[in-house]
Amino acid sequence: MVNAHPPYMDGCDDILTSLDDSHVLTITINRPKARNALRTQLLHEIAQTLDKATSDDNVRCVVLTGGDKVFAAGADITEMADKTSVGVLQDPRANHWRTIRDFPKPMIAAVNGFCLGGGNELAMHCDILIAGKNAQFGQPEINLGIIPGAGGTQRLTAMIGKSKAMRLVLSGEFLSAEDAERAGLVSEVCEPELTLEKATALARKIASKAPVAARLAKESVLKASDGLLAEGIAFERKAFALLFATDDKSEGVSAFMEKRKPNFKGH
Ligand code: DAK
Repeated sequence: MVNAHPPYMDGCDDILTSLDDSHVLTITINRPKARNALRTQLLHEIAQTLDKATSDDNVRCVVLTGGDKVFAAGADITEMADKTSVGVLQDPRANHWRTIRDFPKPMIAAVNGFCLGGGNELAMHCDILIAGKNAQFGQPEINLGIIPGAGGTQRLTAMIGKSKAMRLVLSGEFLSAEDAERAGLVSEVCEPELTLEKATALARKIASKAPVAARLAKESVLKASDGLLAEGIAFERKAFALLFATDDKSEGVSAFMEKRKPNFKGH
C-alpha cells in the first residue's frame, strides 16, 4: 500500500518516500545490509525530504520507519574512523539534525528491531513512537569510546528519567519494547508486522485534524522540554567532539570494524 504511490522525493539512494491520499508522507530508511546505519548521505536525504515537506500543504503528518527488521543501528561507524574533533565540529550532519529537529509537522516513528545510537536519537526526534515487540532501544556509543552526539543524553533523560537513561548511556545495554513502553519512550507496542500499519493509521487520524492547530500543538508540547534541553545538548555536542581526540575512540571504532572487543586505556 505504501509503495503504491510514486516516490515523493527523487534521487534518493538510502530512503524510500511515498505520499498517500490522506496527506501522510512515509519515509523508509533503506540500507538493510548496514542495518540502516545513518551515513551522512542518508541523513541528508531525510533532511531534504523534510525540507520539501515543510512547505508542501499536501503533507500533514510524517511516518518514519526502517521497515520490518531494523529501525537504524546508529551513525555509520565506518565514517567515524578518520574523523577528528575539528571534523566533528564542522560536520554537515549537525545541519541535517537541525532540519530534522525543526520539522514543524507531526512525525511518528514506526520502530521494529534495533533502534540504537543515532537511530534512537532519530526516533526521539519524532513526536510519537510506536514499536514492534522486536524493537530494542539503546545508546551503545560508550562501546566505541564516545557518547551520544545528537541530543541523546538529554532527550532520553527527559523521556525515561535519570536512572534508566544513565544505565543505557553508561552500560550500552538495550531496552526492550515492553520496557521502553513502561518507561514512557514509546506510546504503543504491537506485533512487528503491524507497526507500520498502526503508525500510518495514527498519522492519518492526525492528518485529518486542522493542520495549523496540529503544528501549534506540536510546538506547544515541545516547549515543555526543548528549551530546558538546549544547554545540555550544546554541552553534549562539545563533549562528543572532544572524545574524537582520544585514543579510546580510535580503539572503539577499530574494534567494531575488526569485530573484536575494545581494549580501552583511558586516554
Ligand atoms: N555502522 C556501520 N555498519 C554497521 C553498523 C553501524 N552503526 N551497524 C551494523 N553495521 C554493519 C556491520 O558492520 C555488518 O557489516 P558486514 O560485516 O556485513 O559488512 C552488518 O551491518 C551487520 O551487522 P552485524 O553482523 O553486527 O549484525 P547483528 O544483527 O549481529 O548486530 C547490531 C546488529 C546493530 C546489534 C550490531 O551491528 C551493532 O552493535 N551495531 C553498532 C551499533 C552502535 O554502536 N551504534 C552507535 C553508533 S555511534 C553526530 C551525532 C550523532 C552521532 C554521530 C554524529 N553529530 C552531530 C556529528 C551518532 C553516533 C552513533 O550512533
